[in-house]
Amino acid sequence: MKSFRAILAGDLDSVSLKSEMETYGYVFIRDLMPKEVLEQLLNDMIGIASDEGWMIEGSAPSDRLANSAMACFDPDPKYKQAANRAFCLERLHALKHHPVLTDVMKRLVGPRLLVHPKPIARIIFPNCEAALLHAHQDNSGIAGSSESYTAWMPMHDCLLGQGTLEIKEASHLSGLQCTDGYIKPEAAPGGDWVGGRINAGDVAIFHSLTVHRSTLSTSNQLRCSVDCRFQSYDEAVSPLEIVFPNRAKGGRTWETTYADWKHDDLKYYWRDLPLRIKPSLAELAEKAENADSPEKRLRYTTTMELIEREIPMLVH
Ligand SMILES: O=C(O)CCC(=O)C(=O)O
Repeated sequence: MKSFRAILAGDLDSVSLKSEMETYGYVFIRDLMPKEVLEQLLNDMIGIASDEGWMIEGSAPSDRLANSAMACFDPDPKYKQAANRAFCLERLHALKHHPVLTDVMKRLVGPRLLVHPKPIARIIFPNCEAALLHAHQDNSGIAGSSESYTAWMPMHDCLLGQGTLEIKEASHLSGLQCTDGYIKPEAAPGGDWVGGRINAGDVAIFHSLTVHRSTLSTSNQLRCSVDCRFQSYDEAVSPLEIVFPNRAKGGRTWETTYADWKHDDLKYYWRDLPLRIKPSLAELAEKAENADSPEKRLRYTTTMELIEREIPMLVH
């Protein structure tokens, strides 16, 4: 496997991240995030894994030794419960606003940065085929403008064989692939697959059209990582990146997410931004009227109500 083109955080001022991104579809920055910040979030995530019985009893939490009898992944309710708890972590949400990260993202998208409100904290069992995310493009899930970016970072050193991330170089140049699920690796456009060891502090940032995949961990440890998304708020964003219309998917709300937070400054921050959504309210209203089943019509209506509440500064 060809290695990531690594850029040292200390060299950022002598590199054009934008042109690297345009050419390769990703930038891989070594030693960007402060380790102590990651360590605190890692401890929170390990605490959840431990409560859920996901670690070998009596082992040191920092060893992250997985209790393989408990192995699970989405949509298993046991996984959802832990994922919902992780989603509420205040430190998870603070991480995506860390100035070191937002500074890099502004180099890519400009000063009008929208930090997507829903980061993902992943606690992944080793040897768990079900947890593998095969080749895909994030834009097929996050929609909105294709000019959005994902930042992926492990909370601890992640060696080869411990479940890392691989990226298909320059695959973003071929647009959104037509697929009803994962992209077949042999059909993925672009150049070589790149990968390698990703340490705590390193961040892989890739375009929403860049094909990427996770790799199976053959170790005995849980892998804890975070991915979060960014774009300019001059570009359209999918409202589903902000509201929670599908209560069946775990019943998340912003109120429950914030219930135990100690600070208020990072709550509802997008409400001050002049966002454009895609689909627009007019398109959603048309669907709320004409979708082919009562369930879908109700879902569009609920989504519209949530949008009107959660995104008051909409620019039409
Ligand atoms: O962390 C993983 O296992 C996969 C992450 C991924 O594919 C993504 O962030 O889009």
